[in-house]
Amino acid sequence: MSKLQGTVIKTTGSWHTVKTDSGNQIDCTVRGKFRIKGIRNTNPIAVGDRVGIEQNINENTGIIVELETRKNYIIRKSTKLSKEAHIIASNIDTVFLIASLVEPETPLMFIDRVLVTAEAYRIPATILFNKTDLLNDDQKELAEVYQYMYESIGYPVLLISAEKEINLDELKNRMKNKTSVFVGQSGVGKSTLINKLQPGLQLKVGDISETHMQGKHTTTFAEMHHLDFGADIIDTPGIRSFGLVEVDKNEELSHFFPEIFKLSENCRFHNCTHTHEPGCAVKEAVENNDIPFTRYENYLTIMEGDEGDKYRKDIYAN
Ligand SMILES: Nc1nc2c(ncn2[C@@H]2O[C@H](COP(=O)(O)OP(=O)(O)OP(=O)(O)O)[C@@H](O)[C@H]2O)c(=O)[nH]1
Ligand SMILES: [Mg+2]
Ligand SMILES: [Zn+2]
Repeated sequence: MSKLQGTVIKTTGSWHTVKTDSGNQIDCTVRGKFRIKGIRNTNPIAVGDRVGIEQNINENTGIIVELETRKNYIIRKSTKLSKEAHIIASNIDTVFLIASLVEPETPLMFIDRVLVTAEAYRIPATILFNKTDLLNDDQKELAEVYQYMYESIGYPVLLISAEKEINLDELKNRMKNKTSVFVGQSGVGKSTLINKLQPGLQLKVGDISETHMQGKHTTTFAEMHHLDFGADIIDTPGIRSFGLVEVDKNEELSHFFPEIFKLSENCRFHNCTHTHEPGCAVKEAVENNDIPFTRYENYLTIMEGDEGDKYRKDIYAN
């Protein structure tokens, strides 16, 4: 037995692949319980975790015996009403949210939920609208409207095409010297994009179901890949909906909508929830189009909670 430190680059059920600081890959099981206070997470170890392992030299396997405190993590509820949570990735420098206007269409609600999570853990987020090669003129215009909307809030947006390799150099610049994670629905092109960024990687990609215009959940486990231009990227399985964890809705939610938070100091009541209160600067800004209506709508929907979601299914159409 020898003791080593490393980073988890892949987890498949009870086995975790750890890349040691000297560059070896060792498949490990876990000893002991690693829990986050107050959360029931289904996976004790996530891709990105820094761990200490005891290696069994003879078998090139090991045991994870130590988990370093996570700098941050992206987490979601396992299902919408579940109390259990799943850590998608940890210790990340930036989140790339991959969206698409077609095949499949990403609801703005999905985007906003991911952004709230990124804000909650103070991880910078960039939105990538992929598949721009498939857009007609009206859709292109819509993509630009969304780009303007999110950029005016402060989130960088790139309109890209993995297929036609449009704007990928700009993406590379933003990924360089960082550990990033790609999140998004199934079929938006996360794995395709990584294959284009590093030809030869040959990650499995799926096609889009003709009947539902959805992906087929081709990537089944998160995995970190090192790219030769100097970036680490975590590819993740597509997610259908993004359940929020650890956000106290009444108290904190508005902190995670930067444009709402900025205006809330002008509200008459310091604990204004921007729903029913008189003298609310946020509602006024929505009426004046200074805050995008869809953002405010989505704020309200999240505020209503997962029970309330049932009555606003249209926003989730997915
Ligand atoms: N036209 C076009 N098709 C694309 C583009 N990017 C990806 N695709 C196609 O979209 C389909 C799904 O791509 P994947 O890379 O498997 O999507 P994913 O996001 O990894 O999906 P999951 O692993 O299921 O989460 C494939 O048929 C790709 O060829 C693009 O920019 N333009
Ligand atoms: Mg994939
Ligand atoms: Zn208010």
